[in-house]
Amino acid sequence: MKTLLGFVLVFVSLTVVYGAGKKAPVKPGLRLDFYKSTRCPKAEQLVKQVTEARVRKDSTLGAKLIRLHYHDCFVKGCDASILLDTVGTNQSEKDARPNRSLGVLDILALAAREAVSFPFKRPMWDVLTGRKDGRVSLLSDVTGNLPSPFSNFSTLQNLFSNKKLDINDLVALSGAHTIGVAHCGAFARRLNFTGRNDTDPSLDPSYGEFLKRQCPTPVNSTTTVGMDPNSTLTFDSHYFSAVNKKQGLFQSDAALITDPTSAGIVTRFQSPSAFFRQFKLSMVKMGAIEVLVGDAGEIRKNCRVINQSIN
Ligand code: HEM
Ligand SMILES: *[C@@H]1O[C@H](CO)[C@@H](O)[C@H](O)[C@H]1NC(C)=O
Ligand SMILES: *[C@@H]1O[C@H](CO)[C@@H](O)[C@H](O)[C@H]1NC(C)=O
Ligand SMILES: *[C@@H]1O[C@H](CO)[C@@H](O)[C@H](O)[C@H]1NC(C)=O
Ligand SMILES: *[C@@H]1O[C@H](CO)[C@@H](O)[C@H](O)[C@H]1NC(C)=O
Ligand SMILES: *[C@@H]1O[C@H](CO)[C@@H](O)[C@H](O)[C@H]1NC(C)=O
Ligand SMILES: *[C@@H]1O[C@H](CO)[C@@H](O)[C@H](O)[C@H]1NC(C)=O
Ligand SMILES: *[C@@H]1O[C@H](CO)[C@@H](O)[C@H](O)[C@H]1NC(C)=O
Ligand SMILES: CC(=O)N[C@H]1CO[C@H](CO)[C@@H](O)[C@@H]1O
Repeated sequence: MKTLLGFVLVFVSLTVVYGAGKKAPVKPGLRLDFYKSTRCPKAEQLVKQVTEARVRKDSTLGAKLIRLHYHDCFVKGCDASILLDTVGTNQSEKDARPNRSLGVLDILALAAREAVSFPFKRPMWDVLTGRKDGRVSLLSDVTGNLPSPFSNFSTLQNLFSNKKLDINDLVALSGAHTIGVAHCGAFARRLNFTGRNDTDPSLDPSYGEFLKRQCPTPVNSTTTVGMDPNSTLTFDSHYFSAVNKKQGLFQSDAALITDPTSAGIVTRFQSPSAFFRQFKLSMVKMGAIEVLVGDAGEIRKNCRVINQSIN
């Protein structure tokens, strides 16, 4: 953590945007290799080196970083506001309930791509850079922006559409649940659905039994379960096969097959190439949510606090 924090301070601006070259709509001010013409031309190389060294030691880092980036983008745009500490009575984004399990602080959003890409030995998507850092981070902004694991399809669709993300984006980005883990509390209610020890009917019964063994009551708040049980560390399209077999872990995963259009996309994304093609595009769109460019925002000196004086 210390080493990475050191690099954070060197890079100064923590704000990155994912891009896939010419195909993707990109806001003015964001571009590939933004740092090449700055005083820190090796910024991206350095992030890559540090991240790879860390992923070698901790293969779960990719999941944590990409989730951190998603949370940052959905709350007041991708501006690294999620890294800000609470100031006085203003509780910041990272103190919000959905963030309590993020587990990683002081980390560059850029590192998400490097961490996820590491096993593939090539970048899984382009990274456009040049965003500025936000000056506001409020816990109250989290509610109403981030979907919950209990969300139904229309809630998911609405919250994504508020960020100008469509059903293709919703389904593709949910595919990030092909890696990582979840705490029992995020799905335990599906295992005792109406208080009669009954499994949520939208959950495969044998998978439900498996989950009950992993998460006995009373729920242990530290126990986690792999979200894509057969390939928790591999960024692949298994998630979509799982969802189609009613083995999506959250109600929000299961919700993706309750809408006919979305269900069709889930089936299509069982093909890795179809999934990856859309995922790259959707990461660009997500990474461009309400970004600050040009004179907006600032270049944060310390990633945890806003600059002291600004006019
Ligand atoms: C569609 C709405 C979404 C909901 C309701 C949702 C909800 C959740 C929840 C409840 C967890 C488990 C947290 C825990 O218990 O520790 C989780 C984990 C995760 N989410 Fe999502 N998520 C959504 C979309 C996304 C998106 C768009 C991404 C990234 C592009 C993402 C990436 C991840 C990853 C990688 C993890 C595992 C984190 C780890 O292993 O530490 N999620 N999500
Ligand atoms: C709390 O947030 C409000 C609104 O952004 C801001 O005006 C105020 O200065 C902040 N207070 C502190 C102590 O940061
Ligand atoms: C989805 O959930 C929202 C919020 O809980 C609720 O208002 C809405 O009626 C639900 N929609 C459907 C179709 O169940
Ligand atoms: C299921 O919920 C009911 C009602 O809240 C509770 O009495 C029961 O103990 C729960 N069962 C398990 C296995 O947790
Ligand atoms: C549910 O399971 C719990 C624990 O196994 C048991 O104590 C309880 O009596 C069961 N309740 C019902 C309604 O079957
Ligand atoms: C929860 O699980 C952890 C790790 O398996 C264990 O160390 C801890 O004692 C458990 N806590 C409770 C309350 O059972
Ligand atoms: C995962 O593996 C188990 C046992 O090998 C199998 O029953 C299950 O269907 C698999 N799930 C997926 C989503 O492939
Ligand atoms: C924030 O502080 C850093 C470091 O002193 C400085 O380089 C940057 O220009 C400042 N940004 C603004 C908008 O004041
Ligand atoms: C990753 C992260 O920011 N976690 C924070 C979430 O909120 C709790 C308090 O509510 C903090 O202690 C964590 O550091």
